Order: sequence, then C-alpha cells, then structure tokens
Amino acid sequence: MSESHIYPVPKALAANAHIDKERYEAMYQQSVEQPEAFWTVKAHEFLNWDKSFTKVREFDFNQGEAKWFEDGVLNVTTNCIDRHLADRADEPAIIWEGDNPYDSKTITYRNLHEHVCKLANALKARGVKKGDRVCIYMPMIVEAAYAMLACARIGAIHSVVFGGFSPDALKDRILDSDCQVLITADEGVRGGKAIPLKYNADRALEHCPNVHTCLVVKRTGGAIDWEDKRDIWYHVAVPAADEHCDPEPMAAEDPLFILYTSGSTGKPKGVMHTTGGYLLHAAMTHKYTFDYQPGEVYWCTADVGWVTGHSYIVYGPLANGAITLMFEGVPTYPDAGRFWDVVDKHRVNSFYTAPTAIRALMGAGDEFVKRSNRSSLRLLGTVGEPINPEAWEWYHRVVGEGRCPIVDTWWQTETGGHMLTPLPGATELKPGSATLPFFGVEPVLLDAEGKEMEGPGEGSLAIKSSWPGQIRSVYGDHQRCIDTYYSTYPGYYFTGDGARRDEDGYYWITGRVDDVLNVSGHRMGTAEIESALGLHSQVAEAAVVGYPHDIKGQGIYCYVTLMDGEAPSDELKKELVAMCNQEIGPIAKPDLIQWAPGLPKTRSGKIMRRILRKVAANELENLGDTSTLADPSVVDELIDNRLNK
Ligand code: 6R9
Repeated sequence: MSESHIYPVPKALAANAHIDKERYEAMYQQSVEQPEAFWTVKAHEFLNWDKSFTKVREFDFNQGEAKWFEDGVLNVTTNCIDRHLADRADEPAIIWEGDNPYDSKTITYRNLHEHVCKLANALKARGVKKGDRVCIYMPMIVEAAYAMLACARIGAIHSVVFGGFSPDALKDRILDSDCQVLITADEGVRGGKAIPLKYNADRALEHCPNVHTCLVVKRTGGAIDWEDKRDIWYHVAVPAADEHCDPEPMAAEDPLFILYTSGSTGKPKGVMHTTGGYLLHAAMTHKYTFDYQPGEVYWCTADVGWVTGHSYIVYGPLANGAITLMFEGVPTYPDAGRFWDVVDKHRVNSFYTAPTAIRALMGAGDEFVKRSNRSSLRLLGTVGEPINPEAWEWYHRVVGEGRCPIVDTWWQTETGGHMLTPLPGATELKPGSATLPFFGVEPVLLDAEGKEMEGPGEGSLAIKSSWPGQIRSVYGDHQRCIDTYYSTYPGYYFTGDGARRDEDGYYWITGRVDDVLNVSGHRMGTAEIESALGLHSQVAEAAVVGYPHDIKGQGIYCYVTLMDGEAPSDELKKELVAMCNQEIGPIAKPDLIQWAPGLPKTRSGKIMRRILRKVAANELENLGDTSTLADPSVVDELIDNRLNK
C-alpha cells in the first residue's frame, strides 16, 4: 500500500464544514473522556425525545451487553418525518431514479408522511403490533423505505432481506425471526431484467406457515400466482387506509430492526439494533462524515437489503431532513456512464458507493465519466471493502476531478454506522486508509496474545468501549452474540478484521481474519457456501476460500472432493453453481471450482485453510509448515491442478 500521497483538506471546504481539524480533535477527546456529557448533548441536538433519558450508557462486554439512553422514549419516524413537516413539508425527502433512465420521481416529506402512515395503518389492520417481526423482500423502490418506516411507526421490527437472495435464504430468515408478515413486489427490475420476487416469495412461504399476510407492490405487472387468503395488493390496501397514524412511543432500547449477516460459522445471524442509539449514530455520522449541508442532494448507491442502505439511504439522511436519492438500477445500465448521468440529472452533491463498482467502472474507461459534467459533486465516499490506492486515485482524479475529498468509511452491520472514517473538513486523506475513529469510537489493535498494541503496528482490530449504534444481540440467541463478538478477546468487541496503524495513527484495514469472504462488498461465510455445495449428492466434501479478484475484491474458490466412484465433469460444475444459487443466491456464485481428490487436513481432521488460501491465490513460495498434515502429498496434487495460475 502506497503512502506516497497525502491529500490535504481543501481550504474552502474546511471553512464551511461542520467539523474542522481542531473541532475534531477537541470533540473526539471529549467523546472518549467524558462520554456521558458528550452523548447527552448530541442525543438532544440530533433527536427529538418524547421523554428525555436520565441514563446515558451502560455496557458490559463480557455479557455482550450495551444500553443507551435506556429510560428515554422516542419514535424513529417522528424524527425522520414528522419533525421536518414544520419547515420542509414540500421539500424532497426521496428522489427515486428508476432502472429505466426516463423513470424518476420525487417524494416530499409531506408525501412520505402520508405514505408511511397509510401503510402503517394497513399493517395494523392485518394485526401487526409493537414487537412483531415483518419481513421486507423488495426491489429498490420507494415502497421499500415506506415499509421500513411504517414498521418503525408502529413499533414492529423489520427484517429486510436483500432481493437477490434465493427462496431458501429468504425462508431461513423468515423462520429464524418468526416473521408473520411479508412485504414484497411482483417483480423487481435491474439492468432491464425482471427479478421474480413474488415467485421467490411463494417458494419460501411454502415452508412458512406462520406468515398470514403477504403484501405485494405491483412494480411491473408481470404474471404472478395469487393465494387469496394470504396475499393482498399494496395498491388496494394502502391507499384506502387512514392517513393518520400516531407514532408508537418506543423505549430507546426497544428493537428497531433485525438484519441478517454472515459469520464464519453456521447460518447467518440476525443482528439486532434498537431505537435511540442506532438512530443517533446513523444521523450523526451522516451529517459529519458527508458534511451534509441543508438542501444538498445525497446519493448512496447501496441496496436497502444491506446495512448501508438502512443507515445511509433511509435512517441517517431522513433523520437529518436530507434529500436522499434512491436508485433502482445497476451501474452499467444502459451503459457504464449511468452513475454520472444520474449525478448530472439530479445535481447530486455527495456520492457514496462501493470499491467494487469503482473498479468495474474504472475498467470501462474514462470516456463514460467524462461525458458528464459532475460539477455538482462536492464529496465522494466508499464503503464495504478495502479500496486499493489505484482505484482511490482514479475515483479522486477522474470522477471528482481532484476537487472532492473521498471518505473511506469502515464499519459493519454490527456497528450500525461509521466507525473509522475521515471527516471531509478535518482529515487529511491517504488513499487506501479509513483514517481515524469517529466520535466515541475507541479502536485498538490486539496482538496474538490479545494484548493492546501501542503505536504503529498490525493486529486484530477490536473496539474497547460501547458506541451508540452497537449490535445489541443476535436475534433469539444472545449467547451466539457473546461467542461471536466478545469471547475471542474478553473485554473487547472483536470486529473480525485485521488492521495496520501507521505513525500518524491512521488505520489501514487489511481484511477479514476469519472465514468470512467479501465478494463485491457482500459478506458471506465460507461455511454457508460449503454447506450449499455439500448438499449435492455427488459431493463428499467442499472447502471454500477467497482469492484476490481484480473487480470483486475477492472471488470464491471452491475445492470439491467427490464421492468415491463419481467423476468430475463440466455438467457437475454447473450443478454445483446452481446449488449455491438455489441455497443462497447469485451473489454466492463460485468463480472457480477445483476438483480435489484430497484436502489438506491435520491429523485431528481440521482442514488447513491457510494452505488452500495460498494455493487459490497462486502464492506458492511460502506455504508454511505442512508437517502436521495427515498426508502432505495432497498439497502437491492441489498445486498441480490449481486454477488461478
Ligand atoms: C458496512 C458494511 C463489514 C465488513 C467489515 C470489513 C469490510 C467495510 C470497509 C471494509 C475496508 C472499508 N469493510 N467497509 N473494509 N475498508 N471502508 O460493509 O457492512 O456488510 O457487515 O461488512 O466489510 O471487512 O468487517 P458489512
């Protein structure tokens, strides 16, 4: 990683920014030295409370517990909608840009209020009440945001499942949190192609007897099946509902949502976030990280199925009364200039996307960028995976014409909001570094013995004290929350990432240190893919690792051992790919499948993934100690037949 370039804070930007360098330093210091005082002020500055709190925070990392503003009462939608009606009812809240470049619309805060209240009442009419779980399986249409907010209005807990997940993956998530209502659409549209959401939902619901209601938005009008007792059209039920709906008073620690994410073992976990702390973290990071100024158009290209969509398309921006752009399509449709066309069309001021998109667009050539003018852009951001300095430089020079700072934001589903990030008016930038901690965040690097390291060095990234947007539990399995995040290094929240800290205290994320892959910014457990492959009747065993991939960041490399007597074939490879598609979804498509007559195992039967990773990466010089393998000769065989030469 090159550190040759340091980009200073643009002077004009610093002069008008919410936070400059001095303020950052003073506020950061106060946030960690006097957290109660700091957060009390911020909680009132950023949020409206129905009843103020007397307790600020309480946490015990040994029990995996964190509580913020516990006796405070508020409603998320009062904060995201109602309070803006007094002075910006007719200002845009959401600008929606369809997959089709001729399709867009603007939703004002007044419209948003009406849509959300009506949908909330329609849900109530189907018996949904505080604490119930509602699953949302939607394309990127405004109704997805309405659905999340309608749940928050009445205190129901939403669980958004990414529209690219398969029926099986959807079913698992519905069952795990016992959702009884599903909100979906007939079809989604991406890159000109229809995605059969209702069809997938029907397949999933065959196994979910507790789902009594499936509310369906008509997006395309494509042919779908209909279950009279269970299915209702959104356009029939919602417009007919009353437009007045009182917000449910919520304790700050009442759950707001569950969002499933992958870990190194087992099935995806339902990460649970609550009301007050999460909203404060989302709102505050949105304002400071993007230096959001009133009236600006802000665009985050994520899908609402991921945490980035939750915090930085819906909750953070709306809490701040911002204009948030929601995009239904893909970066390369109709062509690789789409992002920049949309920037010009809606005069976008801040633009937030994933490194994988930047790399793909960089590969398509500068002409697609240069045909747009992008003069509205003031700020760029990235999220989801480490950005290589080359892609950073291209983003900065070509997209931002050297004028726009880039905020490289490191955080996780579990952290709720940004943890390490530059603030555009305060932080000098180093391409490839997520720079410094956000207010209240105390990162540490731990060495192999679990001891905190001082100064420059490389280790496991952990967090030492509670922050407002912290994960509260794994839905239905708090012990799993403790085991996953708090037991590797007792007394710390362990992120699963490795990081290096340089002489300026800047953090450089080096990637996951566990068995989690990051493919195009999507998190996946190797165990999930292995178990999908293992379902095939001809497969005896499978081991999956990541390998460096130019565009995706990481690709999926599968080693597959067949049952005795079974022969490898291209046909079988196709079946294995289909298996992953069926069990998880297209995002889990194997890039390379190597037939492996044997896997490198220790005498106790543990697969030595370190070796598999090296072979997949074609890094053969330093395989490390193989003497503890039960049969060291399998390694030669794997090397001879490796696919990434
Ligand atoms: C927000 C989000 C979390 C994992 C995280 C890390 C990787 C995210 C990053 C980054 C380097 C960044 N990650 N942002 N790595 N630099 N700026 O992506 O949440 O889907 O839960 O993934 O993504 O490995 O641990 P999530």
